[in-house]
Amino acid sequence: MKILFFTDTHIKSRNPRSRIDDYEDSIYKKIEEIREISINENVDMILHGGDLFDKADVGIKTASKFGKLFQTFPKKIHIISGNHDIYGYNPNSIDRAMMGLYNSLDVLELVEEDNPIIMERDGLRVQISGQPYTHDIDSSDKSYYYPKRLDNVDYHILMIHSFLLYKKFIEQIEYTLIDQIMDTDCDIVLSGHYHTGFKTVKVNEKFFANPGSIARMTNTESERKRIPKVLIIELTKNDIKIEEIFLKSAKNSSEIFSNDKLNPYSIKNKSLLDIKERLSMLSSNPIIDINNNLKSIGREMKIDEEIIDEAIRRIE
Ligand SMILES: [Mn+2]
Repeated sequence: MKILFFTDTHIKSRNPRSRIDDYEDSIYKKIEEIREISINENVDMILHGGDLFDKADVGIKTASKFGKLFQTFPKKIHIISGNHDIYGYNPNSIDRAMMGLYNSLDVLELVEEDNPIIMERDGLRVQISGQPYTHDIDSSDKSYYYPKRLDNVDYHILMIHSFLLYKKFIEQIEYTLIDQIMDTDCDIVLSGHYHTGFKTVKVNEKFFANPGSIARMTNTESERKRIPKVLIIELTKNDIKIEEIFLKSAKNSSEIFSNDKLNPYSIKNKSLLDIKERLSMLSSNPIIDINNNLKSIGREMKIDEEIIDEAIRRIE
């Protein structure tokens, strides 16, 4: 059985500030290429790890154009919602979001929490569990990484939109290390959310993979070096193989980022402390309001919008 996995497409009509090409058109071409790969590889299933859209209420014109493209895929895409696909970090808002509309019109199919799908092919029974993003997904309770394995399945794959990493990250952000969830009874854990992605890790015959976002949204050194890719997972009775396919339609970083655009990391330490102080003074729910708060603090402090966008992206 062959499965294609890709994630974090961040479809939107407006260009991210750091991009100098036509972002929407670039994403469209990449998704077209992913359709061709799924045809050429003759995949049995296509999975998407969430953040299909950059925001829950993406424009109708854009949604309609991409919806038509998804309908020409050889297999319906099975997807989980990411934090950008929903309102206020609440997965229950999906019905009001564009992704909910896609789901109800059968453009794609949501894999819901506690409602895994079973795929049978080539004498194999494969369970796909889906865990959409939720605000406490990477809290100290790691139960989101432990969906129940059904009886009589040959393989169990978990698709999760969370901050899964292989090495320590900055303290202020909640994340999960592969080490912490190694005893999950999933054979493969596929994550999105962390746009940089990581090299597939194999421990005790279990695989942990995140190919990274197919979109490059910020002009940073690591994003300049990164080539967007998808994963092809091949399951046989005795073996799991995961291979990377780099997208040929992905342009050179010099074609999508300007050389002289401000580096989002150039913000000074003092400004960071100022922002932290101002955020800690806010009495309302800082998680729900953080985007607006950061935006208004940014305007007040005359910080470039791109830096604030990057900060929001990282908090999310
Ligand atoms: Mn994302």
